[in-house]
Amino acid sequence: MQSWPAAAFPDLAGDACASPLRLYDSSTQAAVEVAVVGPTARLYVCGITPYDATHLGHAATYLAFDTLVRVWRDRGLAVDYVQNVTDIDDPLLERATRDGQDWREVAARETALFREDMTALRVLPPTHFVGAVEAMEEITAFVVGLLDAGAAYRLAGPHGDDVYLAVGTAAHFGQVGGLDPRTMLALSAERGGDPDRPGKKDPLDALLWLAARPGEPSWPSPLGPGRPGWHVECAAIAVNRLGNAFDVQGGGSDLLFPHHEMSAAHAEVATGTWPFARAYVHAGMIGLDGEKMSKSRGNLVFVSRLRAAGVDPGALRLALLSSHYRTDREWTDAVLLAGQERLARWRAGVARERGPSGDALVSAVRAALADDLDTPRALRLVDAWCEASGQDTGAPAECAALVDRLLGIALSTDPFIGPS
Ligand code: 5CA
Ligand code: ZN
Repeated sequence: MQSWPAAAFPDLAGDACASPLRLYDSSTQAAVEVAVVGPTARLYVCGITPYDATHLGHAATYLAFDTLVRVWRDRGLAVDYVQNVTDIDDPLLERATRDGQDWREVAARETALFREDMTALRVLPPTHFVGAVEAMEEITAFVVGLLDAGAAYRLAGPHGDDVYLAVGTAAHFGQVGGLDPRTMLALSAERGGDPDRPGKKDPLDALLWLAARPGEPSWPSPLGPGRPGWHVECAAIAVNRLGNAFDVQGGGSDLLFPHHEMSAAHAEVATGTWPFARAYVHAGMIGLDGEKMSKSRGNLVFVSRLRAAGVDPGALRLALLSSHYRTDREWTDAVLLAGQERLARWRAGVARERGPSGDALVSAVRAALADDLDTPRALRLVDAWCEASGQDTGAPAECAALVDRLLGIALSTDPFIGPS
């Protein structure tokens, strides 16, 4: 799929960050040092299901991983970044039926809106932006490989044979989420699994291929016409582009189980290697009025609506980055207002002729972000720099470049250099 245009990534003087990059890894439940081997970091982030894009929960999650991409690039690394689009799945079909629209139109329209929102928010684009539909052949080949390896089985259904992964064939199954079987069963039932389906060898076995249902889209395959399950989509797309043991698998915390557990299990069986990813990093949930913001609940605030209402995307970024990416947090008008006020203060700060040391600010912000992407601390450091006075005439430009490069916000009000 076509990705979106990249915002500028300005140069910044000074030494590279001396602190190792540490991220909280859900599988070990600890902050771990993420030491990239070689010149390229490899990242997979679970993308949208395009039927109601882009709400602030999506935006917060992609901003968290954008911060990671920026930190890696700041360290001189290239980033091989893969993001999928689940452009065929039950909820998308249900929405299209409800609205009397073609599911392809819904997916194309919402994906286009997502691209516009990501561009406006200056989120750096993935290297590979891959739709499930365009990856259909590789996903089917992946399922066939699992069947051939004896890790999957057919289960007769009303419309033909469906195919399931036998999770017991994955030696490390359960190690991504570290959850007990009862919790796994409960979450599986809640999040799209079918633990109660009769005939499954293990209630947690994951659907790999769904035989074509009447009136639903399907694709030809050696397994018969049908469409893939959700977890295998991300396993195939990731493994085929990043290989195994890539650096970070990311997404919101709602994906830890079953999605990331299952994708890792699929990949383990398909490649015969472990781990799938070296760290599993999860962003907290954005809520509204005490509930998780979600398409199914319908309590959504859309990036596009805020943009249309004249909200500066830089203020939106500051609002979402003002709390730590791992915390579940509420979206309120006050959070947005604080982001808008902060943006104004920062713009005034870099419009000064001089300020406190720019180099000190750069190294402090780099150290904050190296510490599990501590953006609240980074924001407070820039606040403090804007509030204090000093004699460094190069500092305002240095601060603006820092904020642009690492936090993705264009502060300059010079019409020739931004904000875009
Ligand atoms: N297509 C799948 C992933 S393969 C999916 O979960 N799509 S989604 O549209 O539901 O979510 C897209 C991304 O936004 C996922 O990483 C998800 O974890 C994250 N997300 C969804 N809701 C929220 C929320 N309220 N707060 C933070 N992140 C969220
Ligand atoms: Zn995914």
